[in-house]
Amino acid sequence: MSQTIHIKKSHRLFERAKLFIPGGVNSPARSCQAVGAMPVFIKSADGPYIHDVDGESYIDYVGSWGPMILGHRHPQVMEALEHALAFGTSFGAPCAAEVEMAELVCKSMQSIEMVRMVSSGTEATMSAIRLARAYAKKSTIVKFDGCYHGHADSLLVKAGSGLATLGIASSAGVPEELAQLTISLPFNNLEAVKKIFKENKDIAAVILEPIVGNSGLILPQPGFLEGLRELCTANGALLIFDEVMTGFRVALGGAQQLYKIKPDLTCLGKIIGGGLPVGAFGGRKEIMEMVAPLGDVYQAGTLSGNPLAMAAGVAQLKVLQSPLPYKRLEASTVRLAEGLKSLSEKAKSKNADMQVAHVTGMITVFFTKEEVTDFEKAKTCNLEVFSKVWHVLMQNGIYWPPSQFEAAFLSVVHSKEDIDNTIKAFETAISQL
Ligand code: KE4
Repeated sequence: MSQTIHIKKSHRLFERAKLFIPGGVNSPARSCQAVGAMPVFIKSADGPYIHDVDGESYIDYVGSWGPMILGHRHPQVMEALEHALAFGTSFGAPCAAEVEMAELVCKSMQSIEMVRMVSSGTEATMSAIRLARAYAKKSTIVKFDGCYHGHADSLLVKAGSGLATLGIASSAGVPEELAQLTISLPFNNLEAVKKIFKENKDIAAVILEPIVGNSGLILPQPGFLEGLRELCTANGALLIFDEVMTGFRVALGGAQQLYKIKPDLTCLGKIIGGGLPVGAFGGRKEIMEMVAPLGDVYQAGTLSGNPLAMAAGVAQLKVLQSPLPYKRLEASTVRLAEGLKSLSEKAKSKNADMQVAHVTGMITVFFTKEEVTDFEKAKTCNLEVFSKVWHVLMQNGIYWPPSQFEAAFLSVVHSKEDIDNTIKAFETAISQL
């Protein structure tokens, strides 16, 4: 009898997608290439769960790469979106929701006095470095190895996230003349920053993820952020916090609230869009007033401040104004982290040493012997072990980021049971190594 092989709908969709979309995906981070898997196509999502086109359900730790802090289809976000939809989708003219968004961002992020909305994190960081170069009247940008700030040319140097996952240090197509204006240093290495400021008097800005998510999760060492603040102030360079991932996630006021550091510019995205395309950059008024049409730093966007995206984002940020979501998110993150740490002896017995890094709403399991404090250490991880674990997690209904160099994201609606099931799935994966 011919064996009917069940070709999954995902598989059929992926074969079609590959005919018309590079790699069959609209963003490399979704490709699952690094774990030697085919991406599953998602049909729907609700709360902490996603459901693929073949009827499989998963506890979701990608959360659209960060935006889904309240879980998928949160009632207040959906209601706001449905309400806005009744009035139209885009006007190309100012709308009230943009003002509400700007007020909420300035109220929540201590360093932002004025903010410009854009449609992606990439646009936010690209615009912020242009503004910094104009304000400081210098051209060189300092970033850190393994940090990812979107795909603007100047920032695709030694970047994390998808580049690290694909094993490419920097992107083709970035002219050498431009790449030379970007210096990338080891994260958490303040001496290296001090040295570069002594040698190079053309530094316009230092941009970083204050808590790195794009090498996997790396926390700043004590004194690192404070040191960067002092060095930038002393050398006439702007300190840019890329909080596209951490903004409104690790705290309402982002990493800058946790570490009590005031950057000159902040980049935002993800959560402020409630799942729709949004980014933003903002900071001190005297800097932001250089942005067109007020000043001569040009920056624009057809769909910037889009009414649907503003409605979803404002609804999400309003829910986050209460401390309760963050208390719940931290409790869930700690529960998961402690549960995973309890597996480290078993992992060690399988030659799969593991480190667990976590901060409110974000977590990474690094399969390496030492604590991961920079990208070089992240690269010592055993990617084969990661891949094996990832596959078993998927088989057990856990949708974990398909790369060692990505952070996993929790939502406020991941239940204790979801967390405990996740820990069990990791235990199964480790015991099968
Ligand atoms: P977008 O252009 O993808 O909206 O944002 C770029 C960006 C900027 N800054 C930080 C700190 C970011 O994490 C990102 C985007 N993050 C990745 C996930 N690591 C997005 C996923 C993807 O590229 O598909």
